[in-house]
Amino acid sequence: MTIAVLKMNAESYREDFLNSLLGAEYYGAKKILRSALKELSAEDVLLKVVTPALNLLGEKWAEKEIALTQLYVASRITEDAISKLLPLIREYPPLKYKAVIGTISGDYHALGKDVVIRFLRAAGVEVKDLGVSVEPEVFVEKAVEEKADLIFVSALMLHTALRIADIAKILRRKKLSVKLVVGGAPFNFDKNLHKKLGAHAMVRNALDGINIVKKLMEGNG
Ligand code: B12
Repeated sequence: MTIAVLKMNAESYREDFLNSLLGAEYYGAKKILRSALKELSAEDVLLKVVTPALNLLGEKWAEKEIALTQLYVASRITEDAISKLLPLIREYPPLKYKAVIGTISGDYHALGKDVVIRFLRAAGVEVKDLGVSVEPEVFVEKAVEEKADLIFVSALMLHTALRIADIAKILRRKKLSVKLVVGGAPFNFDKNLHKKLGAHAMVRNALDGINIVKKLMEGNG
């Protein structure tokens, strides 16, 4: 019963937030999130309100219902909202692992990566942010340099996601046991894409990012 009520709330806030993004209403968006935070956790506001609203807007852009400039303005409003929400994420039982993270070369979609970083750090994972548009060789070099247990790669476009196969190839060639975890829109569209690219796992959202660390490193999750 409680879950159903929560869902309804998240859904209605998502709709309101989406409408404020469509209207480029910076202050309106802020107000909606302030209200949402009175009823939902920061994690729920991030993962059930803000992220899906922006992704829905991406669908509207793909359907040519809105212009790229509108998407751009919406993503700036969302970026601001995310930066206010991230410090509110709760701490999780610590996982003493090291990871490097970045978006794959050619991909400048940074928001998902930044959210994942905050969640992982809240769970005690030591994360080195390699930034955006990182070459496959650099992911591996930095992972070795940092003695990382995991490489996290964000790819939001299909053609950039395909480059992740190069990271997997280098890891195999060098016989490195670093775990390769991927996430972003193309993996949500095609559930088997990560396997085809040679990644160990794909993750749908930042919270699952924590669970996958447990699963891959400790065999549970
Ligand atoms: C916002 C956005 C933009 C913004 C980016 C702003 C920024 N600073 O990042 C702007 C307007 C600049 C932009 C530009 C472009 N975009 Co764009 N964009 C989006 C949109 C709508 C939302 C992405 C986003 O930030 N979501 C919010 C974040 C918080 O969520 P997220 O990224 O999904 O991340 C969560 C999970 O996926 C997961 N996750 C993500 N990565 C990882 C990694 C790991 C390791 C883990 C564990 C988890 C994880 O955890 C995150 C938190 O829960 C998507 C739609 C979509 N469905 O993704 C399109 C989308 C990705 N864009 C698209 C396109 C085509 C473009 C452009 C080419 C448009 C153009 N013609 O210029 C350019 C490309 C720029 C480039 N070279 O990178 C297409 C890609 C389609 C494809 N080819 O595959 C999409 C899918 C839109 C669509 N439906 O067609 N974009």
